Amino acid sequence: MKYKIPFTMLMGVLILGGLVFSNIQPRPAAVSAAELQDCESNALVIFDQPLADGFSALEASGGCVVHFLPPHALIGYLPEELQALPGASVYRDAVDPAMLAQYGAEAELAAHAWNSNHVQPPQPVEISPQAQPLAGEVMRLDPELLPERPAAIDAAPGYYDMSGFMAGRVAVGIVLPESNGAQDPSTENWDASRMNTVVAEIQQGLNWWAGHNPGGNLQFVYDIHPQVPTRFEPINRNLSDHHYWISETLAGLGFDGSYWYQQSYAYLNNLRTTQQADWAVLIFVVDSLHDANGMFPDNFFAYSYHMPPVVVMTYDNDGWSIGYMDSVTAHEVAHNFGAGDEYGSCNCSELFGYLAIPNSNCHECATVDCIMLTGSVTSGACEVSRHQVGMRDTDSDGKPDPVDTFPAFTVTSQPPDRIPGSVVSYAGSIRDVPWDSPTGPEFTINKITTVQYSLDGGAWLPAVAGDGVFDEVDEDFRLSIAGLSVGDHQVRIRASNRWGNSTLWTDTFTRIDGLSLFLPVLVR
Ligand SMILES: [Ca+2]
Ligand SMILES: [Ca+2]
Ligand SMILES: [Ca+2]
Ligand SMILES: [Ca+2]
Ligand SMILES: [Zn+2]
Repeated sequence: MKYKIPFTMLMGVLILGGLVFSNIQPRPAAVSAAELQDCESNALVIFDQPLADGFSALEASGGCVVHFLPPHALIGYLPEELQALPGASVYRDAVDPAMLAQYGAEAELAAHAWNSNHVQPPQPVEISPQAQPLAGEVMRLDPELLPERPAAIDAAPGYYDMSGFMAGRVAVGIVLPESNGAQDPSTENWDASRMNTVVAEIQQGLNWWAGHNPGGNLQFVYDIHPQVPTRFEPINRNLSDHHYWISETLAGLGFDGSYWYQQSYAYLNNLRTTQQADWAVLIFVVDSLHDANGMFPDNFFAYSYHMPPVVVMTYDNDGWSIGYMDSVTAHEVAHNFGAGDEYGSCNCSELFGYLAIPNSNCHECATVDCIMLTGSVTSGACEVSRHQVGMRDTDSDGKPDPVDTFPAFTVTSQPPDRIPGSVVSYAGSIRDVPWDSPTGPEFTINKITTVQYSLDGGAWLPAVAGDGVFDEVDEDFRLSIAGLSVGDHQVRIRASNRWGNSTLWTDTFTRIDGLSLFLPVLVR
């Protein structure tokens, strides 16, 4: 069983919070992650064999996965009484990463993250008073460079739709560039211990968001690239130069190209497909250990794009320090998924995110503390920011709006109302209908998972998928029913999606006696 808080209780907390705190200063923290926890990690699980789909590996045992570091390592929830799984080692306490070396670098990184985030969660670190706000750091490509979004061919997110809303499975690329001195003098050199810390901090920031999305089943799968060589020393380069080292490192990973953002899309799409994820984001962390202020020369230190969803952070993040990289990650990734800043030059009516939510917690009209208002996870995630990243549940059924969608039928072949034979066939397509986005574009990640039919109220039987498997948001189906008796019949077809919403389509017809076909003629 997952830890689930009934959503009615959750709404109670939100409503009560509003009533009690609305007129009190200072601003209250938003609902804490603990109150919203959906899949609270209590185990590191290392599988002996590489996993093709790590996420289902724990579900059969009543667990759930938040972090998957392919191919062996999972961090998630497993019922307390389970001390072992077939073909896997289950760790509930601290584990020596070196013991997992045979399972590869990712397993060791998972152990580091497990130890530092779940076994001995770090104490909150003081933010230096010099820390600059994480505001004014959302970058946009020159509109002329913005790729033209092709007209949707299906209802799934397209090539340029990498970070629509925070639900489902997010692939996270982490690239740590390493200057090799070939052009710029190398002033920074990563070491294993600090790279481990970076990965653990990023996971901690993402874990925090996972805890804020009951019903969204937010999960993360990682693609980690330490010390990717570059001729440049990124910390000594301005934002206007970042294309040099981004392009070079992505080319080094096999994604060649002339433009860093097109290479980013190529990398992200490959990652999303490979990991069977719904979304993908790319995080660069630039070493700044020896840099005096942890900032680039132009004083940027953490910034992000929504399109493509790319985050750049320095190791120190100005006065935030490495100990607060979880907060910086949580803030910047929220920008990736469409949230706006609530400090700096924000505007209370500007619309953000898939659901086009007004930025009504902008500092001029703010009512509660919030990650997007302070940059710190200790402020919690306010309703405005949660809604901006898609975590709104209008009908309080536990399924966030963007995944509370339904399949729709297009039946292209069906029997006439009166049939002479004993066999009928149906065929058509089923498409999950995206949740309305007031600003668009619209897409859905709610894949069709089953299509079944029932004759005359009998057992539900599986229909056949056009391509063999019901696993996409658009699917063709067909079915045939034989051995029909003479008389009236009803056929019901039921399509269900990944979040368990179903649509029923019903047909009635009559099988007539072969002789009765000619009866009207005889009577006449
Ligand atoms: Ca170096
Ligand atoms: Ca600097
Ligand atoms: Ca809902
Ligand atoms: Ca399919
Ligand atoms: Zn920001």
